[in-house]
Amino acid sequence: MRHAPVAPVHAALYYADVIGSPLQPRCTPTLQVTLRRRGAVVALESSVLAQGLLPPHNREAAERMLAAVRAAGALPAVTAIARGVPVLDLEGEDLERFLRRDGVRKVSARDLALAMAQGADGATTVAGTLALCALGGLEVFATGGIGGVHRDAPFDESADLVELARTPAIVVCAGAKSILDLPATLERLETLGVPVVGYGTDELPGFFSRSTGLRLSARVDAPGELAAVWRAHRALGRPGALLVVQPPPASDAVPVDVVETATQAALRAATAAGVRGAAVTPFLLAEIQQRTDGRSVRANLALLEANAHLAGQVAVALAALDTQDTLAAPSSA
Ligand code: PSU
Ligand code: MN
Repeated sequence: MRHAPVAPVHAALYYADVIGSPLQPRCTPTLQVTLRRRGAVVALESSVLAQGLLPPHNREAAERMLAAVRAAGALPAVTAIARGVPVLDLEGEDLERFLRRDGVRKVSARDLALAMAQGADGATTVAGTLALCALGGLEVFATGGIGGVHRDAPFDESADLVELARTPAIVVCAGAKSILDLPATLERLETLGVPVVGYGTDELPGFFSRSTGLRLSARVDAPGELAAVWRAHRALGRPGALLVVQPPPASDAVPVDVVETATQAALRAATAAGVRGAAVTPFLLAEIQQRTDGRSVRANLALLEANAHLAGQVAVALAALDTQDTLAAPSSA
């Protein structure tokens, strides 16, 4: 029987669905080889580039994050849906389109299939990126701030939380965004069974600011320690993520009262403008950027870079553990 020619994305779907083999996301040969060898790789989300930061800051964010992962000795991989195709390491003209932000939609977990079937450009949030990490076998992921429980809009809770509960990955961030209800977000993470580990801190960082006063149940101070915790987590068969929270670098952090004043004003503006749903987070971030005179942007760029670097170090530590174990495995006599 003859089949009509199909577009590449549809052919991939055909093989995945009808033949029953899992869909292979697109990636460069370098990444493919590194993943096969279980080398050090760090996933980066694309929504922070296409929705979270405005040009030219989004380009600076991309450059600094990619360089930081490489400086740690790992390979960076910016995930996205590019013209309907799930991609693990967006680059070249594809990446440029996302930095220009023209017609790039925000893609959370629920939006992935739609973006694929419609051949759209989709920038993945933490939730969307986690789904692609699971598909591609990426274990370490760096971002700025995760989504969480919102303050005022009733029932608005980011899908990031539930995806963190069911996707195995080490996620390095600076906490949840300051626009959220942080105590409620921490409670939800506890309920969902997601370990939240402070890196060099005993309290939850406040994203733009270093401190929130919210105590964490765990702290580590070295990348190797995180790799060991991750191994134990996986050995237990835990299904979800390990959330690592690192305060923004002191040199660029914004005092908590400055952030809070800007946040309150941003929330009032959002209510007045009737902003709803997926548009809420990008709207609030843009408002705070304006109201802090760019200080929030400097903090955002610095923490993205620091998180990418730490994630790179963790990925390298994990790859080293894998190698040790392979060498130490008892051979059948
Ligand atoms: N934090 C930022 N910038 C961002 C985001 C978080 O500093 O752009 C994005 C992330 O992609 C996060 C998403 O996963 O916002 C959460 O959106 P929502 O609340 O609609 O789930
Ligand atoms: Mn929401």
